[in-house]
Amino acid sequence: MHHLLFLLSCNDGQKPATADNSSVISAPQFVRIEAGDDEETILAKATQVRPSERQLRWQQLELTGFIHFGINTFTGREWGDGTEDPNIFNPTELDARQWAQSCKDAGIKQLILTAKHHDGFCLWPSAYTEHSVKNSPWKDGKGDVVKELAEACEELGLGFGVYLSPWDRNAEFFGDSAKYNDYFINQLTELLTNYGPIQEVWFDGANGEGPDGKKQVYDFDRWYNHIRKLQPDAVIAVMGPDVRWVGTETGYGRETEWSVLPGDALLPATIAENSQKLDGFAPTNLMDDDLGSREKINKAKSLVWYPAETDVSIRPGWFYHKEEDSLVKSPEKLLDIYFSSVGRNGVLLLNMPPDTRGLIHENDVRNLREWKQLRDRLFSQNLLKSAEWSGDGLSFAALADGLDNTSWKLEQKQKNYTVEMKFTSPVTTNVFALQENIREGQRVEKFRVEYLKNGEWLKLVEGTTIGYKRLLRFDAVTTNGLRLVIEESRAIPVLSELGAYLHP
Ligand code: FUL
Repeated sequence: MHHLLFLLSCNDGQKPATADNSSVISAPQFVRIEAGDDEETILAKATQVRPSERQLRWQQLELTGFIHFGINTFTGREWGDGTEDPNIFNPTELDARQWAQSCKDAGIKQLILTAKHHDGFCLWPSAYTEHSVKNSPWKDGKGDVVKELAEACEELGLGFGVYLSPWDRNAEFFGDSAKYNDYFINQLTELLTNYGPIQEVWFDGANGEGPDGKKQVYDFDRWYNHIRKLQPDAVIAVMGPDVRWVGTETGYGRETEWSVLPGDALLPATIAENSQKLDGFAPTNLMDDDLGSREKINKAKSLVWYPAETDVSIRPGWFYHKEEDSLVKSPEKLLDIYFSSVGRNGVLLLNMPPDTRGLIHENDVRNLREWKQLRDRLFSQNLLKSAEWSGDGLSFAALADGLDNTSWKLEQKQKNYTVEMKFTSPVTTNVFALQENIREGQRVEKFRVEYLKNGEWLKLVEGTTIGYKRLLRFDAVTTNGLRLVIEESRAIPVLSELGAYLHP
């Protein structure tokens, strides 16, 4: 069995060391905890940790898409070994606009393409290797998949990102660390300068042996600084400082999901420990259910805004396999995943792998479309819009205006906080939605929702964290009143939205 190896040197377990620290992460994304800080101070500091501009934009996307396409599409494998002949790469009808349009129609806001997977085959004509589309028969070696998808995304108003595998099983100098790190910088430069704006750079943690068992030491610091310089708005995901892997490839995140974590979550050893191992392709599930509780942050040396991305494929594999055409996740399953990723303070990264024609298969397109129809039907009407509001604080109207940057105003710290919503004619609901205005950090630790029955408030549902978005399902009730009680919060809560819906 191989082991993962990471390099991201850190100053005594705190902020990732970089040539110029502030260019990778800085306040308010990061706060240091001093030796004498008591629990109250640490709690206050935790609510001062805020997303950077790039992280906020990314979180608001809610739905992003992965496009796994490459040499594996033509061998039927999940991981190629780098010896594949570029001649086998020959999509017959490649249409990146079809990928982008199908995803856009499903409400997906940004696409990440596997520009290079572990097999080292480049979907763009890189000047630094022969192992690329330029030596394939597709478009007589004149094609460029990265360019086609970047242009389609730009045209349709979608964000665009690249997956560039650090592990490269084709590069013969993989393992000759300095040389390979230069090669990697050159490839990053090509991708980050020739294709317009790049909003996400996605690195995974896999690192196998180079020829003769040589170990490659990745110069992540250098790569991060390079990305910040060339594409300052891009989030660097998973093996990176802006976006964290949720810890499973099932599409189901944690019920208690903190975006504020101890700084050591950024440490290479921690990420490595929670990363994919090389002894199998089975979807990994590393769902430690407590990453950011009071107990965890009290022991931390620093705190960082490090939100969760929940990646899952619409099919069993990441790449297209004909025999999986009947195994595309159903619209109902995708809706369940939506509730368990976006609805649990995560961003969903849903993979749709194009087939050997170079098209997203009809079955996938159909299920994506029906999934969108289900969501549209469910979320078309926020029943709270017709409510009469009362309770603690002011500006209740902000809570159902559909904007994530206007908030319910609470003036002072209280034991708990209550808002009541009364209806002149009864409403029937089975879904409740909550959002915090994360520009003010993440605060709520525990809440419950009640409903009015024969003049009495009864518990409907309860939850812990909210974060950017929390969605809760329950058996339908018909009622003249709903009430939210925030039972525990790290500071005065700042909620931006509430919603009650009926899932038919
Ligand atoms: C992993 C890779 O090994 C898989 O093949 C896939 O690309 C997944 C999204 O990331 O690390």
